[in-house]
Amino acid sequence: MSQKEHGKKQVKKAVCGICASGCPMDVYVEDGKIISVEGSKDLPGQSGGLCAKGAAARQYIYNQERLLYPMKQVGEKGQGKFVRISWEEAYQTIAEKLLSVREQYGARSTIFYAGYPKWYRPALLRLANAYGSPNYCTESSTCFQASNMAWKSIYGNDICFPDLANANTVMLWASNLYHSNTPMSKSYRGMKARGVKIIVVDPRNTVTAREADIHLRLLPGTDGALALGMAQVMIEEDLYDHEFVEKYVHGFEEYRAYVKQFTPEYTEKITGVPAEKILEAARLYATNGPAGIMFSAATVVHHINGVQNYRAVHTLVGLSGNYDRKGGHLARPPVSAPVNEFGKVKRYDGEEAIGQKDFPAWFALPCEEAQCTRLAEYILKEEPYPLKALVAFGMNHRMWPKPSYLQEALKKLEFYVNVDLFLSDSSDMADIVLPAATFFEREEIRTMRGGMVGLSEAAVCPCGEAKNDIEIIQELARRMGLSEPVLSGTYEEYMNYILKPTGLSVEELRGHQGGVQAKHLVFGTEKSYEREGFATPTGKAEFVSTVLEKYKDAYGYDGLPVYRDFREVSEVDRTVYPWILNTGSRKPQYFHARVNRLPWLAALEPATLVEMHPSDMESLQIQEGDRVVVTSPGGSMEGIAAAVRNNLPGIVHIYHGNKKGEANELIPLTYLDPISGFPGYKSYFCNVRRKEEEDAISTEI
Ligand SMILES: Nc1nc2c(c(=O)[nH]1)N[C@H]1C(S)=C(S)[C@@H](COP(=O)(O)OP(=O)(O)OC[C@H]3O[C@@H](n4cnc5c(=O)[nH]c(N)nc54)[C@H](O)[C@@H]3O)O[C@H]1N2
Ligand SMILES: Nc1nc2c(c(=O)[nH]1)N[C@H]1C(S)=C(S)[C@@H](COP(=O)(O)OP(=O)(O)OC[C@H]3O[C@@H](n4cnc5c(=O)[nH]c(N)nc54)[C@H](O)[C@@H]3O)O[C@H]1N2
Ligand code: SF4
Ligand SMILES: [Mo]
Repeated sequence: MSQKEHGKKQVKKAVCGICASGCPMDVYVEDGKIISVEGSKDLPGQSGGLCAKGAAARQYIYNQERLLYPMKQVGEKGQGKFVRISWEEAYQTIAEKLLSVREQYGARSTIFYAGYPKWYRPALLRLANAYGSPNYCTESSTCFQASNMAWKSIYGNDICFPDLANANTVMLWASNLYHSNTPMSKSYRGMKARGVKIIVVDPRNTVTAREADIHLRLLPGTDGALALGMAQVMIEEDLYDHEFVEKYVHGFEEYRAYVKQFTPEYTEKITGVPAEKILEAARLYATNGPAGIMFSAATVVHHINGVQNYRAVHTLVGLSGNYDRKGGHLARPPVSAPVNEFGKVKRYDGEEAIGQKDFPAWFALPCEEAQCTRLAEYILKEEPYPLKALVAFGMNHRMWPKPSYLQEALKKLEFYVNVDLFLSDSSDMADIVLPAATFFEREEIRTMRGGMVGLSEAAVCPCGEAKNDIEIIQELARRMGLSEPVLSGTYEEYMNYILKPTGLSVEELRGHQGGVQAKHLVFGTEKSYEREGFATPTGKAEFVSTVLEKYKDAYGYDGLPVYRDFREVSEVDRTVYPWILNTGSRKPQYFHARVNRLPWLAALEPATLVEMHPSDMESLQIQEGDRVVVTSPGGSMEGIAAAVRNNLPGIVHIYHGNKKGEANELIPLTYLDPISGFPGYKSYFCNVRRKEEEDAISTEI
């Protein structure tokens, strides 16, 4: 803290970075310390609300697990015995280690990994490229990318979100805004007030679903069948866009022939959604346009048929004539600010990357990162070649199937550095840990709607010796002598590079919480495909994907969005594991494993909740609050039983990422979508027993 700040009270204008919703925040600072936070009311459309996580944000920065200094492991890996070292020693050791790994095993032996945070990813990708490794990968190996590849396989571009402001009908397909995107729940209420018709596709009777005009309560993982069922109605009743289909769709006849079998009655049998509701929803969606589908980043693809299920959903956009249409899905926003970096840095692909043999379509579609869901096996089995070092910014082993196995693999690495806000158990296997700055302690460029660009203000100086991730990346590049001009300057120079095409500088953004309009703007227009076609091999919207078809013989991928039912494909003995397991439906107060360590939020759930319908609990003679053991063919975990009437009977819901009982231990390593590599987190099988009962059985055995 500088002399000047002493004794001063200030209100700083930050953007909450606990999740990606980016709520503007007023941060009250006294003597260089944050004393409280509030939602900011200064911005148009902001009412000053924060969710439970945001309201507890002081405990995020001032947390007993906060990492304050660089540290090195002095015990055996896994013991988590760390001692403080200087930044100088940390940088020097990391640079020497990474250069020697490159020298001895080749650059590809080092993996560069980013967890959920997005803001430093382009810089990390640049670091990986300059080092020469094809193995830049992120948490997107279990999030968003599979949804995006499903879309891209049809329309050739990145997923186009719905134009909610101009839609007459909105279908929220696996999207529970009240929990997963709290600020958006306000626009949801606005849509309701405007008389927009709402269809919700969700197994649970959520707050979002309760307010819908039609709620399609399907069984998890059956989304593909439901979408094909809706397409069947739209084609059978001639409610589709003939012009779009005839001129711009590749494979329509094959698609039409395939969906024919998905009559409302047949679809009801698979999905559990009553036939008349399927008819009603298909008619409303097709006739009350423009209509948009509010997607989920991950939920529809957390299944072993995830990509094909989502392809089936995405075809509805073209079929109904809502592709690149106002009120439907615009291919480009009407106006945006042209910034550097995001989506513009290409991955070095001179060599085979991890995941490339297993999931070739991921790379063919293409995606600018490697596929790392099977990282643990790649390390342990030296597939496709020895992997020796890991440079991680936010590695959280709990997010992957069988986290304990991933820990074993991380232990085997010759060198592992983890940069994080907290000293989590994911760092137990690290050689060095580096303290990252929170959003309170750094500035960050944010693009906003309408071509506006903003800056999240740094509210306080970093705690301890924490540094922002990009500064760390820049220094690592320098120490290794890598030639990468964009990383060579200061953090401010890097931010100015991001801003360059907008004609603005960081200095011009300071003090303007509402953002500043870019001097140069990019304008989008509707129906771009009439002029440009689609960026697919056929130049058309591919209802039959020619990219996927290429892998038919070697990998069994279908060009059509075929439906495969997880209950038939997986060979699990249902007499032993009778319940369907759905892990990770978002809770407003938690964010993966990130905020469990905040005392206010941790107190809300003393143990991992195993949520079941009261009728199922009754049949198992389980009372609410009983300690239970959940088993699956993949593993087991413990929690306490919670009765949730809003869940469908037969389905067990558990949130992941909790040390007190880890749901991801139940998911086997091999339970993956063969196209994307995404784990089947949301449609697996399990058994639940009271702990005493399970202990008695184990003792008998
Ligand atoms: N069973 C099950 N598993 C799931 C899911 C599910 O639904 N069910 N969802 C999947 C999905 S969609 C996702 S996105 C993943 C999320 O998985 P992760 O991205 O691994 O999850 P997080 O815990 O949010 O963040 C990772 C780490 O980043 C650190 N971190 C936060 N901010 C910063 C920062 O600014 N700098 C640095 N260096 N570190 C930071 C956090 O402290 C944390 O340790 O989980 C996946 N796993
Ligand atoms: N509070 C909070 N917010 C978050 C996160 C968080 O951890 N906490 N994580 C962020 C991340 S990384 C992501 S990817 C997004 C996810 O955002 P969402 O997809 O909106 O979140 P979910 O709660 O996973 O899923 C939404 C709804 O889908 C339903 N559902 C579950 N399985 C299925 C299925 O098979 N089919 C259908 N149709 N519906 C299903 C669930 O009941 C749930 O109500 O949320 C983000 N926002
Ligand atoms: S929704 Fe909550 S955690 Fe996410 S940015 Fe807003 S206040 Fe922060
Ligand atoms: Mo995600």
